[in-house]
Amino acid sequence: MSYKKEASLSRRALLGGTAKTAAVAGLGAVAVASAAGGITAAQASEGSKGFVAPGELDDYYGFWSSGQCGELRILGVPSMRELMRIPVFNRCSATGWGQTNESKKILQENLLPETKAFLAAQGKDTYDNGDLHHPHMSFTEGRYDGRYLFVNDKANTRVARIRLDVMKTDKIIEVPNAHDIHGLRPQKWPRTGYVFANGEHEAPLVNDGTILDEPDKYSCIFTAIDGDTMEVSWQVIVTGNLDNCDADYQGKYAFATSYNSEMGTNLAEMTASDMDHCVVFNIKRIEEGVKNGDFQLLNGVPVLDGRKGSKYTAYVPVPNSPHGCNTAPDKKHVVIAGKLSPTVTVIDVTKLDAVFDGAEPRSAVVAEPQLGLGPLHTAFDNNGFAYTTLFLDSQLVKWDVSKALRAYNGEDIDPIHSKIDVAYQPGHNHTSMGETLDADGKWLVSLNKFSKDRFLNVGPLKPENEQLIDISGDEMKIVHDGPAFAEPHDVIIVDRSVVNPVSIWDRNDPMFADAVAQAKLDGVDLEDAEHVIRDGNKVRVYISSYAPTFSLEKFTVKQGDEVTIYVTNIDDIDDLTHGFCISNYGLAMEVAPQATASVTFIAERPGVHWFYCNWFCHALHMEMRGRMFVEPRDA
Ligand code: RUQ
Ligand code: CUA
Repeated sequence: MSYKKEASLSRRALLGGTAKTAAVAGLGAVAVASAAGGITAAQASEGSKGFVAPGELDDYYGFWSSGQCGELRILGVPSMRELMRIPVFNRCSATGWGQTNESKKILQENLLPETKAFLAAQGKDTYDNGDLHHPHMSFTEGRYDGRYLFVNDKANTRVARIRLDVMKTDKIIEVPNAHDIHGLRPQKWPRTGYVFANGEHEAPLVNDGTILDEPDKYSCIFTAIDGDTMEVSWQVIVTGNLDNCDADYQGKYAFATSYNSEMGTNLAEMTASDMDHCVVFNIKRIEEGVKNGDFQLLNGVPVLDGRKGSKYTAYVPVPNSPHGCNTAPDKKHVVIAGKLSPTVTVIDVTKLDAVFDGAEPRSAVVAEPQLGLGPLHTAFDNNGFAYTTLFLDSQLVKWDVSKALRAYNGEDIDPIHSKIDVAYQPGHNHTSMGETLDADGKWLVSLNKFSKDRFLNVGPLKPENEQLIDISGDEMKIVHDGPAFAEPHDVIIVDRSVVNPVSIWDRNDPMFADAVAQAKLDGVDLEDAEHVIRDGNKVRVYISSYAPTFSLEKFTVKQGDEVTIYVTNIDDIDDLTHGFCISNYGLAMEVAPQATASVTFIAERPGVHWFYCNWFCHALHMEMRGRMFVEPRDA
């Protein structure tokens, strides 16, 4: 009898008691209200706006970056419950990300040759860290289309793509020629299309050591990546550095803020001039330039010269050290936050054609309201209001874009609607669907860099604090505080109807296509596998898992063998994930329903080693284990 049939009998006999029953009605809510420093905040309590009862689903997926942790997190909004973590640039002990062959391929395959050589000298095959700031979804005609999320790695100049059908990273590329990708935004129109990525730090274009302390020879690079193939389409050299970016709703322009137009290398130099700029990229002209060969080819990428005076770019002067760059859902306005200036600068995208035809760049500026100290990022609702974080004031300011335009035209009118204290020092904020044409004006999340006294003291390193704000009424109301580990840098809040992940892997999924191909060569049916195949000193072990058993109770290899274990989870039940861990071999991975995962190691430690399922799957989960025998080399 095959393993599959045997296992199916045992499962029927044993699984009965683990069926899920949902009986959570009537559970009371924990309501806590507290006040600190004049801020009234509360855990969303029963009956209040942000309350989601146990067993109820959230209205929105919140996709959270994690800064230095290098992963992506999914929270439900408005409950702010953390739903999932998706490893990207980090290592994950739970899922085996960075350890399985499937994840290692993604982490390694698109590193530049010189990076691979550098890492090899450290005894590594990829980077261990990342700094993930900006998650953004793919667009089709100005709306989220639920295909992908794109994220940046500021630490090691990479851009990654996450598949939203399975919620896993499927591509990571290192961006050549640029340094330290910071701002990242997908093209909104007609679709993504391009993913725009800002190289933040200026450096010699060919950074091989021939130029060192000669900052006037450094440059910054703006990159357009093809979101479908994850290959770099083109790059543009700019004057000044690049911070954040966004794209328009016309498909004509992309924008990037530059906080160091001086190209200084220390704080005094970087903040010396009163005006920096927003760089506008003319996508059509750049594409023509690529077609006409007006570029240098560097690392296989066409690099165009877009420095001041170029036909590919326009430099719109904006006050000192701008940071955030946010396109409004009115399809017309881009808001550049001042950071060191108490103002934001509003650019009208319909005035940019004229600028590219020779009009003075500031002629595209249509408002510059003074909002408060330290404006960093702006979000939008569907009623013409903008919400800007004020880092130094620890506030959010709600302001009326059309009033700001009128004030700029000389009318005596205050565009500020109201302000609310947040705790403390907000960086990014984001409204529900606010970076799309479907902005709905319901929720705003403020990502605050400091939590200080808001939570129990956990030592010198404190969590950050993200606050959920109800913006559906006239006044903003904080309804939830959520402490978070480093560093929820940015977030998008996506209506749940846009995101439709599967519950079970497709056996034909490209994620484990290499394993499927190898099994075919070895004549193994992965779904009914109990094979140990020796190929010189390489051994391939094929195991199927079916709660609560592995198809192999034991297998034998020799000390020094290169062993690859392929585990296929043949359960096809929602939420029935198995794990595979070999104790004292430093190996563990997750295998979700209908997935195959594999891991390769040198069996250098002789003896009896238990392998076991490390993801709780069944009443007899503890019994889901077997033995690996490693014969000593001289036996
Ligand atoms: S930037 S706190 Cu990395 Cu998003 Cu503004
Ligand atoms: Cu299988 Cu736990």
